[in-house]
Amino acid sequence: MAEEKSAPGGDAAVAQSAGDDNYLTHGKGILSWLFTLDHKRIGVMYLVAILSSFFLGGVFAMLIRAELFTPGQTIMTADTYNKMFTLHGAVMIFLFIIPGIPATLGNFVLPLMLGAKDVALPRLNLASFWLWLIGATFAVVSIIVGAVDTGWTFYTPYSTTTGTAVISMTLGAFILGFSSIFTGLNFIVTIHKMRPEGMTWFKMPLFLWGLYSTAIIQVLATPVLGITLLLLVAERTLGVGIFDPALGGDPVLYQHFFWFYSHPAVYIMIVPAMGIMSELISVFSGKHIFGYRFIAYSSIAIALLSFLVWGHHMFTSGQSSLTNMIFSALTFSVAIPSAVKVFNWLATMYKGSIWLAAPMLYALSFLFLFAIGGLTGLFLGALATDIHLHDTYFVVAHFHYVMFGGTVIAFLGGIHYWWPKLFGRMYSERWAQLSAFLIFVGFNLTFFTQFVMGSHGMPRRYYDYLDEFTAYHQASTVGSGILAVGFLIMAGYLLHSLARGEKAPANPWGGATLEWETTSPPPYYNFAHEMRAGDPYDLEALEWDPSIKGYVRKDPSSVLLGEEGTG
Ligand code: HEM
Ligand SMILES: [Cu+2]
Repeated sequence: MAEEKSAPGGDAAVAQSAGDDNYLTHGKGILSWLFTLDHKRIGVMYLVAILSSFFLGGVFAMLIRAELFTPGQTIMTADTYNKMFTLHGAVMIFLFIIPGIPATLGNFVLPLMLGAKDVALPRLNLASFWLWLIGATFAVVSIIVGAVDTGWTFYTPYSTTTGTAVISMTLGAFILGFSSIFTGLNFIVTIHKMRPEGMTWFKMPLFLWGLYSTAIIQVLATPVLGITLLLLVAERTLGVGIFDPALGGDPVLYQHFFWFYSHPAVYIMIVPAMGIMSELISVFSGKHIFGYRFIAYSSIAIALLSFLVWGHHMFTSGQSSLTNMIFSALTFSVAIPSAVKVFNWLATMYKGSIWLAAPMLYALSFLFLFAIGGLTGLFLGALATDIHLHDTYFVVAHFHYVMFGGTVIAFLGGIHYWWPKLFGRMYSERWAQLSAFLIFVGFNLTFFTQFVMGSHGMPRRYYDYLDEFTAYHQASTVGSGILAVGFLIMAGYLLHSLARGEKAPANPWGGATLEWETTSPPPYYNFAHEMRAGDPYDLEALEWDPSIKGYVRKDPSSVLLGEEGTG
């Protein structure tokens, strides 16, 4: 092991003396990135790739909103509109939000939180990234050769008969599925095998519980999507009758298969976001997390329950009323572990000294928006109201509150929290607050109006509408413009920070998890010393050091293996 018996502050000195060698400077040229086995570089490459996908999906969203600014044709034909919402949905789901948090922040932070050098299977990690690139290429090729107009759900029999590029798009989703499975597998192995001394299961940071629960879903559910999409391709190319009634198949079977994956997939999106929330709420309230075990168990509970509720997408597809009632009841049960988390976060904040820095602004936004998203889900899970709301804008508003108001907002919180660790630079707090504010306001204007139109009967996936909906649609489109400005400002100050930002200390926020014990950015080998873990939420163990504008451990030896800690 390293000769230097360095305390965390000492790590910084070591890195400085080694000519500022960190993971970003260790190895030059594009190939040293594309073929790296370093989890941190893979995380950064994923971040670039996934944020680019978010941008592409966002462009489609803006085009959808522009078309809906007036009734009738505004900027595109009805057929083009069908392609726009399909591409928006498919890009946002398969390229952006499913890999999202685990592939970017998960890859970067997981080994650091374990005090480890890397994930357990670095080559598989790189393979996941390459599979993502290949899957994304298939998706982009399908966009270029004529797009897809089925909706991101690829429902049969339309998807086996339409003339658009369904095969290349579904093959893209199939390949992306393997990328997701491999990431999940890697995280499961890493968490089982590489926890440091002192980190029992219930001393593990809650972000890791989130990633672990997510990984279980990724590994168990994704193969079902893969097989389903292959069956779809088989029916389309070979005419085997599986889903198309004209060939003796059953289209409702497709819906069962699809939602058996895609409902759990919703939790692939939200559970890691909840993990980020637990870190942010504790650190920025300056308090130990409340109800640690309940939060940890509820992640696992959500992961398991998520497999039992898929039928709530099919209440109007002709299921028996007994089946509907069972799925409705099971759907309500998922509310319990979700609410357990929310109450524990609130209890953590209670009487805390709340620091309203950018990451915490996102955490508070999440609480508000996710609550609306979750509670409106209950109206959709109740049989009587779902008949009325099914396939209206109420559904569109609901899932945007969950996926955007929940996952994306927590993702942004996580990016702002770990940004100094990722790149060793601070961003402008003032601009960050402005952008968080614009995103919050723009988001609500865009999507709250959709609850209202939906409950008044505005159907989803229509490019035209009755005059009575004009005001709502126009407010929604204006909201999406505010959102776009918020994101452009964010891109501006984050890029600016890379070039000109103040140098970040090792621990700018006072987090007690191990990633804050190494320098920002971390050296190639992560830690100069073998680490030992304590309570990840013992914030009392740290104190502010004005000379470095960051936090330091009162007793640095308490996290170093082989040194007698006193703390
Ligand atoms: C995280 C970001 C987002 C995700 C994951 C997401 C996801 C989706 C999905 C899955 C659909 C359904 C597509 C379909 O019905 O086949 C959809 C539709 C839609 N999204 Fe988003 N979206 C996101 C952001 C946005 C933003 C920023 C806007 C507006 C600026 C937006 C506006 C819309 C609209 C207008 C529809 C069409 C609804 C319809 O006609 O059925 N989305 N989105
Ligand atoms: Cu569902």
